[in-house]
Amino acid sequence: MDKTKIITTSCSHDCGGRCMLKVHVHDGKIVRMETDDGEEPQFRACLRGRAYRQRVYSSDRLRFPLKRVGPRGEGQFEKISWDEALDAVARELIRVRDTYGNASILLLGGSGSQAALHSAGAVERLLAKFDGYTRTWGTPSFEGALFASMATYGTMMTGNAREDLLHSQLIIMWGWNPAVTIWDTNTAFTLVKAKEKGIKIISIDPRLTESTAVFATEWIPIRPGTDTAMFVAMAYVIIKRGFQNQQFLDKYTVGFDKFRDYVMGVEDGISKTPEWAEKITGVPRATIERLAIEYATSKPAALIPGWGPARGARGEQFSRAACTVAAITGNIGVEGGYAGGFMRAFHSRQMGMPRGARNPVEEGTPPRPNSLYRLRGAAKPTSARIHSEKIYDAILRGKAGGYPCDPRLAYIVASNFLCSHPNTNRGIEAFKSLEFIVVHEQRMTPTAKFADILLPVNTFMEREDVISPWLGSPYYLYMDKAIDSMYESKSDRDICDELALRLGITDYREGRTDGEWLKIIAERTGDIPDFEDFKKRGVVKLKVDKLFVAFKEQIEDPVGHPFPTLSGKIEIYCEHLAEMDNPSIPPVAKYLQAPEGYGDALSQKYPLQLLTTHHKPATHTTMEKIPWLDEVEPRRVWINTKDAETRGICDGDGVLIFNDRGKVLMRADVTERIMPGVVNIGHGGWFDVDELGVDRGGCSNTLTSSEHSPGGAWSTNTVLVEVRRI
Ligand SMILES: Nc1nc2c(c(=O)[nH]1)N[C@H]1C(S)=C(S)[C@@H](COP(=O)(O)OP(=O)(O)OC[C@H]3O[C@@H](n4cnc5c(=O)[nH]c(N)nc54)[C@H](O)[C@@H]3O)O[C@H]1N2
Ligand SMILES: Nc1nc2c(c(=O)[nH]1)N[C@H]1C(S)=C(S)[C@@H](COP(=O)(O)OP(=O)(O)OC[C@H]3O[C@@H](n4cnc5c(=O)[nH]c(N)nc54)[C@H](O)[C@@H]3O)O[C@H]1N2
Ligand SMILES: [Mo]
Repeated sequence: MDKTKIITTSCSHDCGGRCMLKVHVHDGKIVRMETDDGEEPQFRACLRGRAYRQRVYSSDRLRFPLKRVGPRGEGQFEKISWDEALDAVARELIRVRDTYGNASILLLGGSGSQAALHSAGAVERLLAKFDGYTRTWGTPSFEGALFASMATYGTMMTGNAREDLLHSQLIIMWGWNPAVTIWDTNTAFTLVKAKEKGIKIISIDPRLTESTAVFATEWIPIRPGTDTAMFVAMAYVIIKRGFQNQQFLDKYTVGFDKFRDYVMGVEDGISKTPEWAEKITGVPRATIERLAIEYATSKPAALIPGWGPARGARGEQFSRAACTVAAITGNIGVEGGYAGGFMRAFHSRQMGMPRGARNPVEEGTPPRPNSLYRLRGAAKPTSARIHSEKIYDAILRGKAGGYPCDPRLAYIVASNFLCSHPNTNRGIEAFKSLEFIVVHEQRMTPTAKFADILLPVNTFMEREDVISPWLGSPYYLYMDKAIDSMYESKSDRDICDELALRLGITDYREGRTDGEWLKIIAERTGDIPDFEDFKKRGVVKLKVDKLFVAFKEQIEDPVGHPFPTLSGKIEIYCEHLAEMDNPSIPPVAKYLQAPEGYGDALSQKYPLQLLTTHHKPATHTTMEKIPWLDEVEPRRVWINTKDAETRGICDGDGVLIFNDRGKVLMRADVTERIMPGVVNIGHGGWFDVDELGVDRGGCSNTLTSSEHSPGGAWSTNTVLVEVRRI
């Protein structure tokens, strides 16, 4: 018998953290999982990483290449050889390219693996070398926050190092739940330290989250999608009392006067008072007033706007408004403050393959309407891409519907697309209409069942890689291989390499082995001089003399370091947005009533606002059906006691959640942890439709809408539903 080996690696799924896993391997099997117990700071794994053994050995792992034999989507397959499978995929790629052109090849690459070498990028590189493909724009995670970040600051590097929170007088978690969503491994740990230090922490969220329960002294519930009204009313209070940091505004920003005109009612005759905001948000006027004063007078204060509220039908306004109040109070570029925006902090670099071949389908195309194309220099946002929420519509309507192509073939990799994208029932219709679907997967997901050819992929435990933190914390992890590839599974790169040869592409790996690429990727960071030592230790923890504070240079030396915006200043009023002349993305942040948002006429029929938040034991749909994790928090719909009472619903009852797009059957979690009028389904359930068309898998996207905001923000938190006891 072998001795037990301990291998160091990290989860590579898109989970908000990058944590060290110490994998105990005995006789070629994973027997136990530990985590970082080395020098501080430690990067400790959460419940999902520690339960990972059950995912590697789950019974729905794909074992062999499969070919569809029944109707598409029913999951009837026969086992075929790798040669047969790859020949079939190559044949279809060539047929579709030759018949319709490269733009008809749709790449649906997901976030399943985020490591440097092994990711959806493997297929992206292949299809680029195959003369191109159509891809998506509109990142589900943060498109609203990114848009606001670029419009206001011209960059996504707008976060401060986590430990800098310890310099704040006040921390406001605004739609931010890092106890669950991690947001770089040691965020919760830092918030514990902040609490111990006596720093006041307030949470604004329709739900009483784990973060609220553990860190906050106050919970302010607010109606989903109405936060911008509260920001605007806070600005009203601050301006009325003369608490704005006028020196900061004069020196570093443009357009405060235009925002003030909107706030004070000069522009439209409506003063945006706390009374005005109370009616919209449900937050008492006195609370708005008190918070405004507290935020303006606690110096410095960190207001952290999560991405959840920006994942709404006018989500850009939430993030823009958060940046605006940070500017009004002068909390930008100072220790203990926080600029909002995209919130990446810069200590480690993002590890990845060097830029691959260009995509010929996109070359020479005009910029996308409503994009901040003047800001992004060479990488102009191209109109050749389809918004990720609109893929189903694009498949069904193609060029006739105003899309850039007529998709015929979908290449799906590292995404459980049907479960993670809005309006799953329409997705099923769309996927049924395609000529060919190939899927690279690890497990038999609902999306995998729609494949014509389904290719089994190994997990990160079965290959080597490197990975860097989600938002730039100061370290890197080496991902060693713990076990051999299970069954006949291969890495996405190995699959692409073999496919490339069948497509006449001979330089897929560009003359280097995966091991050589890893060394290049690590060395390109500039932080890892000794690759062999990195490999041996499994981690590089960077020594940081000064914590990163976004825009410190711009504030200390505005002449030498202008902001990377068109004006060189923080754009409270953004000229680029003004040029778009689109009232749904105005040049200053405004509260806009959203279609299907609070107050929409549809609430007569569907009176409850649905949230689809990131779920504690889940990483999207990736950690589904793992017994240890299912036990932690079974997937249930949260409903307030009052709403349950009026509907005769008791805790644990089976209920139907429905709207015009679909029906979901789940058990009710009747709780005071969610405000009246709002229900929540944790995102990630596997769609499982019965003969009556009811989804019994708890997939939130059975109910969500694909009407993204004009700036690209996803709309999955702007949904109206009704709930009924069954
Ligand atoms: N456990 C777990 N962690 C994850 C992930 C996961 O799937 N599971 N996914 C990772 C990924 S890829 C991402 S992008 C991030 C996502 O990170 P976030 O987008 O920040 O996470 P969410 O849970 O969607 O939203 C955060 C909070 O916003 C609140 N919220 C929603 N709408 C509103 C609103 O209109 N107003 C206010 N004030 N609050 C609102 C929700 O109740 C929730 O508590 O999480 C990462 N971390
Ligand atoms: N309603 C609603 N929908 C949402 C969200 C929400 O808040 N609400 N959040 C959105 C967000 S922020 C995100 S990032 C997306 C995520 O959406 P997706 O990127 O589609 O994420 P998953 O659903 O987890 O699917 C990832 C799949 O990749 C597979 N996988 C893992 N590793 C590998 C690998 O190495 N190779 C291959 N080929 N496959 C692999 C996993 O088995 C899994 O099935 O979901 C979005 N969808
Ligand atoms: Mo995400």
